[in-house]
Amino acid sequence: MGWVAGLTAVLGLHACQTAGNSVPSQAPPPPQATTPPPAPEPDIPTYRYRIVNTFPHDRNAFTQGLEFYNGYLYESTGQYGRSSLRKVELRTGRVLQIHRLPREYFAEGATIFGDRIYQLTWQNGICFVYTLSNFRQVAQFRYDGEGWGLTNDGKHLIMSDGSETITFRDPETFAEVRKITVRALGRPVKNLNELEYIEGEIWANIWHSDMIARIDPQTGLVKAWVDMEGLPVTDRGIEDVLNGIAYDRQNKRIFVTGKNWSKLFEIELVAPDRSFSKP
Ligand SMILES: [Ca+2]
Repeated sequence: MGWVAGLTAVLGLHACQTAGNSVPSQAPPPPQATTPPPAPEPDIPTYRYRIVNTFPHDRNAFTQGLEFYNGYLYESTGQYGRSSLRKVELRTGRVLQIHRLPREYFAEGATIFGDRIYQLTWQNGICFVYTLSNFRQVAQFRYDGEGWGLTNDGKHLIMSDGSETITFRDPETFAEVRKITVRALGRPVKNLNELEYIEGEIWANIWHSDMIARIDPQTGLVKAWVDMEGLPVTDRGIEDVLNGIAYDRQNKRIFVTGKNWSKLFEIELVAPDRSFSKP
């Protein structure tokens, strides 16, 4: 109770001072009256996870894009000469359908919008568009800068480029609609990688990190972290980082994997224990 009483006293004193300092109406207001301090951002909770299921994953898949649609995984794999777009059976990890890109392209994020699949490239500045049913290319768009992650909210494509910026794009023209800057406690969050739109949030892998950021699509603020450290993946090379989040909207299942990982995990979140948090 002591600090509450003290806080009340401080607030009361401040109110008295404001009243005591009242000035004639002709005078300009004191500068601090027009520039209230910004509201402090609340602490950002960190969630952990529980493994619900473990599935096989192709160790030759350098995962750059992952989505779940209508019972199947769709995966985009990177590296020059090894880039591909795949339809994958969840239970077995078997590749049911594959489109291999010419060796000059390094594929990145991918997302399904309507009956199309959009697939980014890293530094080629091209987004390929395919039919969902048979991976036949039907269009391509050019963009400036790098392509990293891709998802969509049912209205716009949502793209990362390795920086702290996320760009919303018109799926018809690929034109920029708006951008957000991703921040946590006032600092930019860079290296935003693979993306997934989950229940009104943008989830983003952070390159070379086991942390997933849960981002407010309007403000760019990180609302929560998911700490994925400790997933049982052996023989991970230095570039075999966590990358790839997919969401089964119908059954509310979350899947994660990484580059060249032998496993793909279905996970559930474990809420942080707030009982020891500061008042
Ligand atoms: Ca994804």
